[in-house]
Parts: sequence; structure tokens; C-alpha cells
Amino acid sequence: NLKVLFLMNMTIMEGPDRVLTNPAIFGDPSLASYERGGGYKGLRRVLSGLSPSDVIAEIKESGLRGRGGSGFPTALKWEKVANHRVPVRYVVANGSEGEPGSHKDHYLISRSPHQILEGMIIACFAVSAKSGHLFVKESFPEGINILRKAREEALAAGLLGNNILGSGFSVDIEIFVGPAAYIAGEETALLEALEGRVPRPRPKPPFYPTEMGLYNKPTVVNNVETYAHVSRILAEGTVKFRERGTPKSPGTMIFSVSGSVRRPVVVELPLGFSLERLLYDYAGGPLPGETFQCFFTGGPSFGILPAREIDTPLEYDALRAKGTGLGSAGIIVLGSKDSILATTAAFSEFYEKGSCGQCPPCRLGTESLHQTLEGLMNGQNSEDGIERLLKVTKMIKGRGNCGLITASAFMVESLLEHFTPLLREELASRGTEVSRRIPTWHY
Ligand code: L3W
Repeated sequence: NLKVLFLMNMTIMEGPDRVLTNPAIFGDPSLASYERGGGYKGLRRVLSGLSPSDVIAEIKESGLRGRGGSGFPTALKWEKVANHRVPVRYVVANGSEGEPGSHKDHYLISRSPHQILEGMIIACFAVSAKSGHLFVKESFPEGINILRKAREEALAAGLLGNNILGSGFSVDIEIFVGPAAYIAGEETALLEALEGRVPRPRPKPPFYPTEMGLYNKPTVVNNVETYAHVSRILAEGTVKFRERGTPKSPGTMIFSVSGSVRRPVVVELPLGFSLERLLYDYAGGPLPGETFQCFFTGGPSFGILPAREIDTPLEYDALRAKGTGLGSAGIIVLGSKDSILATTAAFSEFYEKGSCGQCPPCRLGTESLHQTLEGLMNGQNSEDGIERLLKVTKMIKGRGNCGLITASAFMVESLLEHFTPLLREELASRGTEVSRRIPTWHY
């Protein structure tokens, strides 16, 4: 199992600002240990007198942004669901973690499942949900067991189920074991899977899950890390939460660094932390005898940040301004001996295989990008190849039910924007010894 291997091979490091990974509540997944460290304090506070709108107001005040990739304001989603005219609502947690280079969700599930459950119960209370559903992939059996055990413990302790902590509020959380496919992590495909269908993304806008989610009812869908932050915010307050991070990207995030660094690492740091310091102080710097070439800062889905931009702060807006993004904070590093062309080709194959195939432009476009990149590597008509890549990316962007098609195009555009001269050089040196090394992003 890749995720278990990662836990053994990736270094877990202690950042200076641990909130979610504070050892008092993190490490031992048992309820006893979590409660000893102050776990379920947030839920107790909520149920001892806050109203659903008080809870949403605190989340709004905290400025929490979704940790699944887009950084969308959490309170906005909750508000839409809480104020919806349809009274049957749901809360869903996305623990699928499919983005290449992201390892945080499985790390959190393995080490602190109650932190996620607590945040989900608080969300259920805030939007008056009928039930909560936590999606975890079938390819992560250890996580499934840990989550099932945590749910049982919470039920037995009266923290979940009927009349939680004697408050009169009742809700249960389903641990849903879903397909391992990448696309199943797209929120509407995930909802399809929860309803027992093949995970295929639904068309949107206009109807986001807040409007038509699980069983077409208003639904909050957040990443598991987002729920963990909710627990801490309700336990410790918004001021404390905002002490870390930047005014527009408050709080911490769990970063994963993989690829050509000396020490692939998972570490929680404040948003806005310097990429350079993360790579040198925590990931140990470039491999011996190499320099950094470039970074996929939010997995491959946001494109490429050249090494000269290493001083960019790690937060949503600064990275977006540099033409890339934070995503789920999985940073894949390319060293000077990695081939950017081979790496992009590998990711384009990932997208081609990951496409669910329901939207023809995605099915054909991802295949075309992959084949053209492979063709370039094999020395087929390079100028035509570059032209074709430009044409296909323009043609396919935004033309599917989900972001996969756009992500695949965006990555290739980003390659061409930053690396066309290098690409030409690489292509011209065909026949000589050219490195085809690609970084490792899974363990
Ligand atoms: C109500 C509106 N809700 C948008 C909601 C929407 C969704 C969220 C973000 O995520 C990210 C991408 C990659 N009323 C709304 C609204 N929403 N407008 O806000 O929406 P959006 O459109 O940015 O996209 P999305 O497809 O949900 C895309 C990342 O996901 N990704 C992979 C992620 C992988 C992981 C992981 O492995 N842990 O998270 C791939 O593309 O970063 O930013 O909830 O409903 N008017």
C-alpha cells in the first residue's frame, strides 16, 4: 500500500507552529489520548450553548479557507447550506487524497481521526445536517480501520449518535469506503459514489453541492484537513487561529514535499511560510551535486513554478499571482538532473488514465497531450509537436464537467511558458545522452 509505505519513508517533521499536529492531540489515534490532550473541547463548547449561526460566525471570523485545493471560504459554503430552503442537508468529508504529491490527508487520518470527526460533528450541528459521510479510498485499509474504530469510540462515549453529550443534538457519521480512482476525489464524482453510482463528475455551475449535493440535497463538502481546523478553531478561538498565517490565508497547513530533495517530508507550517525555507530547512535542500530546477507547488494540477521564484510565500494568492497555486500543498521538486519533459509526460499519462471519459474533449484531449509529449520524447517532429500542444490546450480548457481537463491543459501551458527554450535544447540534443529522470512523488 503506497500510503503506508509513505508513512515509513517520508520524514515527519515538527514545524515551529504545530496546531493540528500538536503531539497532545496527534500521533495516537485513540479517543482517550485525543481527549487527554484537549480533544472534543470544541464540540463541548458548541453544544453547551452556541447556536448554529454562532458557529458559522466563528468560522467566518477565522477566515478559514478550504484545504482541499481551491482555498474557497469555508463559512460561505456552510452559510449557503444552513440558509437553504430545503431542510434535509448533509455534511461530507473528502479524505480521498488523490493529488500526486499530497500526503497530508492520509497522515491526518492515521494519526488524528477524532480531530476530523469532531470538525464534522460541529459542521453537522452548524448546518443542521441529517448525517455526515467521510469518504476514504478502498486502497487505504489502515485508514479505514482507524476511522471505523474512532467512530465506534465516539459513539460509545456519547460524542456521536443520539443525544450527543446530552444536548439533544443527534447525528451519525458514515465511514464510506469508495473507489480508489483519482476522479472519485472530485467532489461531485464523490457524491455519485456515495449514492452508489460510478464516480463521474456532475456538470456545474450553476448547481454546486451547497445547492444540489448528496441525493440532490444541500451539502457541505470539505477536505478532511478543513474539518480538523474547525475543531481547533472552536476549541481555541479565532484570534489564536489567526495568529498564524497571513490575513487573507490565515492558519497553518500540512505541507508535503516529495521529489528531488534530500529528505521528502510532511510538516505543518503557517500559510505564507517561505518555500525556500521549507525546501532547505525541512526537506534538506537539493540532491547532492544538483540545484533546483522547478516545482509543482500544488501537485501537477496548478502547473510549474521555476526555481528562480523560490522566494514565493506558500499561500493561495501569492502562488496564484505567479501563475501556479497552492492546491493541497503537495510540492513536487525537480532537480537539475530531472527531465521536465519526461515528468510532464508522466503526469499527462496520469490525467489520461484518470479521465472518467464521459466528456469527449477530456477523453481525447488528455490522450492527445500525452501522446504528443511522448512523441516529443521519442524525437518525433518537435516543432509540430509544440504547435499541437499549444492548439490542444487552448481547445480543451474548461470543456468538461470537472477540473481534470483544465488541469491537464494548464500543466502543459505552464511547461511551454517557462521551458520552451529548454525543451528545444532537450529536443535538439536527441541521440546524445539525455536524462529522462523523473522525481518520485509517491512512497
Ligand atoms: C457554492 C459557489 N460553492 C465554488 C465550491 C465548490 C468546491 C469549492 C472549490 O476543486 C481543486 C483545485 C485543485 N457556491 C461556489 C461553490 N464552490 N463556487 O468551492 O471549487 P472549484 O471550482 O475551485 O473546484 P474543485 O473542483 O472542487 C478543485 C484540487 O481541487 N485538485 C485536487 C485536489 C486533491 C486533493 C487531495 O489530494 N487532498 O485535495 C485537483 O484539481 O487543487 O483547486 O467545493 O463546490 N458559487
